[in-house]
Parts: sequence; C-alpha cells; structure tokens
Amino acid sequence: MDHANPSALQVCPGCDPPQPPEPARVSRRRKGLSRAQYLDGILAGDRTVLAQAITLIESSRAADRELADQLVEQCLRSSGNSLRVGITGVPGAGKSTLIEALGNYLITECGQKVAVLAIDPSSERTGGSILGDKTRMATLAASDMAFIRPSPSRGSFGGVAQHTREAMLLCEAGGYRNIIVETIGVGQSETAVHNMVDFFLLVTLAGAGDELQGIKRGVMELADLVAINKADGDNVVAADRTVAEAKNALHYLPGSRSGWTARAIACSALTGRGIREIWNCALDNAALTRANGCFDENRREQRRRWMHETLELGLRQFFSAHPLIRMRMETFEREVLEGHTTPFRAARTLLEMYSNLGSGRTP
Ligand SMILES: Nc1nc2c(ncn2[C@@H]2O[C@H](COP(=O)(O)OP(=O)(O)OP(=O)(O)O)[C@@H](O)[C@H]2O)c(=O)[nH]1
Ligand SMILES: [Mg+2]
Repeated sequence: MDHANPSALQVCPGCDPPQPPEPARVSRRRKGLSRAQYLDGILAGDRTVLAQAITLIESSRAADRELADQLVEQCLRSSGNSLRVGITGVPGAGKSTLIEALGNYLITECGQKVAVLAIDPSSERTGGSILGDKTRMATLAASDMAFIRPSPSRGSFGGVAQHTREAMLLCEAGGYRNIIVETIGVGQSETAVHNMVDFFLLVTLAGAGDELQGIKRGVMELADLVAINKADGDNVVAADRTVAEAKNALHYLPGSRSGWTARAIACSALTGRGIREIWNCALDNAALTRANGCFDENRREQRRRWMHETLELGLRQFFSAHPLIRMRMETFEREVLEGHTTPFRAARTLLEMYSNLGSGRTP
C-alpha cells in the first residue's frame, strides 16, 4: 500500500527541517524481540532495531519467517511515502562514492533521512564488496540520519532481491523517505532493482563511445538518467563529450510510457559536480509521473510482480527441498549429462513426480 504524500517529494532543497535525532538506544538482547518491540523500534526510528528486523527477514528459519511476514505486513501501513532510487553501473564506476555524495546532500541540504540498500549478486562468489561499501560511504555511515545495509553474502539471487524489497518497506516505516538501492551492473540484478524503484540511475564513465557501446542496450533502456561520473581533473573534457554521446544514444531508444525523456549529465562524486542536478532530476521525474498517474501505476505493477516472483521463488524452494526430488535430482542430472535422456524429459518427469506428491498419487 502506498500512502504517498505528494507534498513530501515536490521540492527538495530546504524543504524539511532536519529531523530529530533518533531516540537513545536501550540495550537489549540481539535476538528475541517481540513483534511489538520490533514494530515500535522501527516506527520510532531506532536504527539498531531496524537492522535487527532486516536480519530477521533475511533468516531462513520458518519461525522467523512467520514473524517477519507479520512485521512486513504491519510496516506496510507506514510505508510507501518515499522516493525509491536504483543505482547501477559497472564495478568501479563510483556508485558507492556517488551515493555517499547524494546521501550527504540529502541530509545536509534537504534535512531528509536516507537509507542505502545494496544488492550484490557477486557476493556469493567473491565475498562481496560489503567492507568496500561501508568504507566508501564513511561520512554517511557516521550520520544519525543515514541507514546503510550491505547485501547478505549468501543465498540465491532471487532471495537477495526479495529481502531487499522487504527491507525497503521496513526502512520506509522507519521514516526514511529516500531509499537508494545499489547494484552492480551485471545480468539480472539491474532488472531486479529497476523493478523495485521509482527512478533508475545508470552510472558510467567517460572515455567512452566504446564504453557506452559496451553498456548493454537493455540497461540504457531502463535508465531514467545516465550519469557520467568522475568528471573531474583531466577527465572533464572527455566526460562532457561522453554526455553528448549518451544523449545521442538515448535519443534513439524508445520513449518511456510515463512520458519521461531519459537525460544524461556529467558528475563527480568527489567534487560534488552534478549531485544536486541528479537529485533534482529524480524529483522532476517523480513530479511528472505523480501528475500523470504513472508513479502509482508503476508501484502497483511492481507489487503484482513481487507477488509472482515470491511465488516462483517459493515454489522453487519447496521443489528443491523435497526429499524425493533431492534424491532423484542427481540421477536425472547424470542421465542428462550422459545423454541417456533429454533435459526436457528429465525436467518434466521431476515436475510430474512433484505434482503427483501433491495430489496423493504414487510418484
Ligand atoms: N576521480 C574520481 N574518482 C572517483 C569518483 N567517484 C568514485 N571514484 C573512485 O573510484 C573508485 C571506485 O569507487 P566506488 O564508489 O567504490 O565504485 P562502485 O561503482 O561502487 O564500485 P563497486 O561497488 O565495486 O561496483 C574509488 O577509488 C573512488 O574513490 C569521482 O567522481 N572522481
Ligand atoms: Mg559500490
């Protein structure tokens, strides 16, 4: 449910008085909070409880899942009043540094709290950039008005995306009206993030007719704004040239249904160039789409998609966890590898076995 408050998003600079610091933290056991304690803590803006609640939703224990579902349901009533911004780009493009700059801008110039969530599909493979992110956002991490949550380092990608969506709702209930989701620009992650945000920012680098061509057309199509980062020092001229190239490339892409025309700008997370413009661009987009109904329609469609994705994820988990399927999977895999059966027949037979289990028939 989106309880959007348009006035909250219209004007940014100086629009809100700085919010009061969060309540003094009471020492409490790390585990075992009741649902009411979680809820009260989140609603009161207690970041420790918020972090614990996100750990709860990331838990795979059935009892935790039930409590987490109840909590997310209750938080939903206080969520939605936010601007959700997704940021993607190749590793090293400067996403985290840019988020640090944007976050500091929001806190100091707009007096608004900001939550940063990270989806890192590579984390399982590489151990993740969790420490990197925390250190790249050092100033932000030290602020009472920021909440930074690195991605979990384990679990399937679908699961990670699922947890990020729920974490986003909890952050909104905690009064974070700016949610920034960072992902690295590889494969499925940028589509997943695009499907959970209102505004999608692609961070890229100068240098770069080649660079732009290297970016998959699909990602350019998703972008509401392309930011050419590191436009500082010797890089300024090249960055400005890349902006022109990006504008040209965007011009040939199909227009968005919302009537928004994607933009390109140069920025520097280090010098602060373009930071205000980036945020104003997100606000312009929100103003346009709120006025023509696309903002709410997009969020409604996202909720429908989340339901289906959660369903698919759950079905996959039920399927793979079933003892009979686990027992037979290896045999079928071997038969496929040795060419004794086709991948299609093997998959269909396993599915039939599973569906017969549900109907009580002998598999
Ligand atoms: N000159 C310059 N360097 C920058 C800028 N922004 C980031 N950097 C540097 O680029 C490097 C990578 O920055 P990150 O913010 O970690 O990049 P990222 O895109 O988050 O990287 P991953 O999370 O690993 O995908 C760091 O050494 C930053 O200091 C900028 O605007 N100008
Ligand atoms: Mg990063």
